[in-house]
Amino acid sequence: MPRDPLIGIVGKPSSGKSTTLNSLTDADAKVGAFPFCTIEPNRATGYLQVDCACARFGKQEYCKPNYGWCSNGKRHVPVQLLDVAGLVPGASTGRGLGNKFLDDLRQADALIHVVDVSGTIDAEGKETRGYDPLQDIEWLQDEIRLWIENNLLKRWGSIVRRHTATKSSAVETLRSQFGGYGASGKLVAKALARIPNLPKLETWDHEMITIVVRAFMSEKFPTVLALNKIDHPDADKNVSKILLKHPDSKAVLTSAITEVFLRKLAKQNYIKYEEGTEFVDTLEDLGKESGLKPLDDKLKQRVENIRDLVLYRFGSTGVVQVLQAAADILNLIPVYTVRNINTFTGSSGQHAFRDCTLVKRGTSVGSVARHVMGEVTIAVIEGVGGVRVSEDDLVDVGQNDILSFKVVPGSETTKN
Ligand SMILES: Nc1nc2c(ncn2[C@@H]2O[C@H](COP(=O)(O)OP(=O)(O)O)[C@@H](O)[C@H]2O)c(=O)[nH]1
Ligand SMILES: [Mg+2]
Repeated sequence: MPRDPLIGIVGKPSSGKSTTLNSLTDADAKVGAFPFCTIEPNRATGYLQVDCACARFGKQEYCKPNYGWCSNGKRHVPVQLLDVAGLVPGASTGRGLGNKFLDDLRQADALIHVVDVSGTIDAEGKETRGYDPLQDIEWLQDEIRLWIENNLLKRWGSIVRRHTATKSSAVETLRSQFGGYGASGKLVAKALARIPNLPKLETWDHEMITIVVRAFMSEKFPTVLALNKIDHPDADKNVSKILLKHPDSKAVLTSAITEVFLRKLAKQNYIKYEEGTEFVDTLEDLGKESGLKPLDDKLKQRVENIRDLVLYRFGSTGVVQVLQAAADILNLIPVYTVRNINTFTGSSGQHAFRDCTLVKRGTSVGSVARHVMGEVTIAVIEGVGGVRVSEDDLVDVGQNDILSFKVVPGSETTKN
C-alpha cells in the first residue's frame, strides 16, 4: 500500500453513508491545507485520532502538523474517505449504478459498511417498518463477491490455459487477474493461505472459485460494520441480532446524525463538545465565563435527549471510533518524519512533528522512506537519540516510528 490509505463507505441507499461521511469530515478551522492530490465529489478527508508522538517527549506545545491538527497530544491525521453510493441488490449485474459503484470500490483499502439498524428502510432504500438489517450484511457482501467472481468466470477458460502454458503459480496467475483491484502478490498469497489444502488452479470448479474470491475479499476489503441510527427505538434488538450472527465482525454502534448535530452546535458556540467523547457542556454546565450562547427550550430538550439516548448509553456517537476501527483492521500506525532527530523539528522554526504518515505496522523503514520521499537514495536514517536505523528495520508504535532521512544530494526526484 504505497499510497495513502483510502476507506470506502458502503451501504444501501439511505443507510446514512453521506451523514457518516459528513460527520467525519466537517473540517475544523485548525485544519491545514488539503493533503491529497485528487479531489473528487465523493471523496472527502476524515481525521483519524491517534496518540501523537509529541506527548511522549513533552512537546505538545510545539506540535504543529502540516496536515490535520494536534491538541494536547491527540493528533488528528487526515485519511481519505470515499462515499460509494448506488449499491443495491443486483448491482453486480448492473442494476442501479451497479458497475459504476463497483469500479469506485476497487481503490478502497478497507470498507465501512453503514448498516441502518432502525429497520425503517428496505434493501432498496425505501421506507418501511420492521425490516431485518441482517439481510443487508449478507446481500452487500454477496454483490461484491459476485462482481469479482463474474469478472473472473467470464475469462476462466483462457485464464487456465495461460496458467498452464506459462507454468505459473496460482499466486502469479491471480495476481495478474486481481491487479485491477490494486492487489499485490503479497495480498493474493495471504488470501490463498487462508484456504487449507488448496487444490491446483486448473482443477478449480465454480464452488472453489467462490471460496477463493471470498478469501480474496477478506484480505482486499476488510470491513467494519457501522451499526447506524442507534438513536432509533428499534435499534437495540436489531443490534443484538447482528452481533449474535456476526461475532467475529468488527462492529461499532453509531449515530451519525447526532455527531453532525453536535458538531454544528459546537461550531455555533452553543455547546462545548469533544469529538468522539460523551462530553457535551452547555452554558448551564460551564457558566458565563465559558462564553457559550444560551440554548432555547427546544434545543435544551434535544441536547438532553441526545445525552440520554446516545451519549450516556453508548459512550459516544461512535463515528470517531468507526474510523479508528477501520484503521485498526488495516493495522495502520502513525510514523513521523523529521529533519532534526534531536528537536523533532522540520527544516525551519521550532514546530515539532510536522509530518506524519499512516503505514501498516511492520512496514520496513526503507518502504516508509520511499513512500514519503519517492525514489531517492538514502544516505543515512536516524531514529530517536540519533541512533542509526537500517532500511530493513520494521516500524511499530514507539519503535522506529520517528525517523529522519538524510538523502544523497542530487538523487531527489519529486514524488507526485
Ligand atoms: N435517526 C437517524 N437517522 C439518520 C442517522 N444517520 C442518517 N440518518 C438519516 O437517514 C437518511 C439517509 O441518510 P444519508 O446519509 O443521506 O444516507 P445515504 O443514502 O446512505 O447517503 C437521512 O434522512 C438522514 O438524516 C442516524 O444516526 N440516526
Ligand atoms: Mg448519500
